[in-house]
Amino acid sequence: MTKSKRLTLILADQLSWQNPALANASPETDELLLAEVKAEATYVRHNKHKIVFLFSAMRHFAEAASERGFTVHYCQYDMGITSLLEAVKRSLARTEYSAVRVCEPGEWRLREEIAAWQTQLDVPVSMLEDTRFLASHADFAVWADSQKTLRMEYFYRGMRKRYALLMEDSGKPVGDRWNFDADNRSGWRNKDTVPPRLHDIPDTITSDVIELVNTYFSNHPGDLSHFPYAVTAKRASAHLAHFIEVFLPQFGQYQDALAEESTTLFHGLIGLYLNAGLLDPLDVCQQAEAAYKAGHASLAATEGFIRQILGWREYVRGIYWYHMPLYASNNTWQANRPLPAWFWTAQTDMRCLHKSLEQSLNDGYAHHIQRLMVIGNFALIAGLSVDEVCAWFLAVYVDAYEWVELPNTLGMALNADDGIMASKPYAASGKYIAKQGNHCQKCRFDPKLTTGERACPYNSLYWHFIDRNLERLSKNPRMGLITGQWKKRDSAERDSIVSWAEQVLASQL
Ligand code: DLZ
Repeated sequence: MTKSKRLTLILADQLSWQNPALANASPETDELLLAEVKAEATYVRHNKHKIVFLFSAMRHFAEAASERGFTVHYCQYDMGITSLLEAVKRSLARTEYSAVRVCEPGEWRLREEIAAWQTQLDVPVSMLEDTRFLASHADFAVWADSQKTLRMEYFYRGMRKRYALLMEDSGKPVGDRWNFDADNRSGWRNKDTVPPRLHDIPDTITSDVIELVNTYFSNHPGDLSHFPYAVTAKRASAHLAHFIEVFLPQFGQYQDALAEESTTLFHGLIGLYLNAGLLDPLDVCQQAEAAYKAGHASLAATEGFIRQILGWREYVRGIYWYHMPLYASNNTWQANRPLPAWFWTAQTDMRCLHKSLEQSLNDGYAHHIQRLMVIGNFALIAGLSVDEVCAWFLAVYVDAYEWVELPNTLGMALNADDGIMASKPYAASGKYIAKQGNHCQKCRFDPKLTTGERACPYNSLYWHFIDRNLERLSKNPRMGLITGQWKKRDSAERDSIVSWAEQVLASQL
């Protein structure tokens, strides 16, 4: 009698042969299942680019798996399958399998759901730990349990040592410093030109998916008149190579810059590939290190880039799983103001916000400083609802899954996690935005003014944030200078700024 095979489910963000559910799979022992389903595609209003990217990457991955000899069951969206469980049940009704296997999902919500499948299915269900990250849940927990506060910098140093990246044999960091952040903060002064990006031309599979997404997801954000992203591991590697060759040397310098002329500046644009499994994080770091060793990129640029992947990305994932599910309900500053409707249209006169929102909605992409200091900072100082802002970030970006989005938004941008991630809020006025780039030159508001029709709204809102949270902020030693400055101001001046900010909130939001 032939023994029945296992049914191995591959989720859309697990498209890697390092996926633990595939690591010991073979065409003789496993059949694969990939499913485009309504529940995953609509639990937030995902950007059309994100859906096209994932569905097309799934279809390409399924094709590659078939070429390796696997029997692949593929549910296309127009089959009307509502959930992953329904897709699994459908396969089980048709064929006898000995087990169902899946790599653990990257979101708490779905992990809870899959953990409950066993009660509904007659075959054993196993969920395997996701080994595609450089720090396991246990690694992070051991580190976190040994720390008083969970600061990324110390986690990152441990990871540098563990993976011997940018390390001397003596155990010291290359260049005798762990962090070159101070060298990586230039504003944009129109001195450089940003080279063109690699744009992939959609093939037949991607073109079919674009049509499908335009039909079924017409009310989601996203402009599919162009779709530039890679959808296979091979093409994602080509995008990485292009980034290292052309952009990495200036990545560090312009990491915190904002530019009218460029939506992407010198950033990596590889988060979507890493997070869906098309690129491997250690390989990416090692390729960047090799570029430094070959003299192609400076230490500051390379260290800054490696820190994002080896440090920040692993750290936020660690924070997510270490603190969920309670993490999602934090709201330190009691921020509950409804998200303005223009977050979904980009129709605001604040030029930096308009530009950042517009490209986020249209392309599913904004770079780090647009997300943190333009959109996130505005949400923080305006007191926008933490839940609504987090749902917006999760929906809009092509690289967003809750494990990465929630700590970055709730923790880092909104500082709503009771100081777990950052020891002070990243609140800033319009002066910071003016310093980092050239949006203000085209804006009808003036970053030098705090009150009045021409004043940059970020300025009065910044002080409104300080004023309404003065008691808590005064207890934070890193905020002492600012709160002290505010308290020293003449009370009539304080009142006028606060009342102008109230007017801004009433008129803009
Ligand atoms: C984000 C997403 C979307 C839009 N669609 C699907 C889908 O149809 N099928 C699937 O397997 N996964 C999808 N995903 C990714 C899942 O939502 C993701 O695996 C979880 O959010 C956990 O990270």
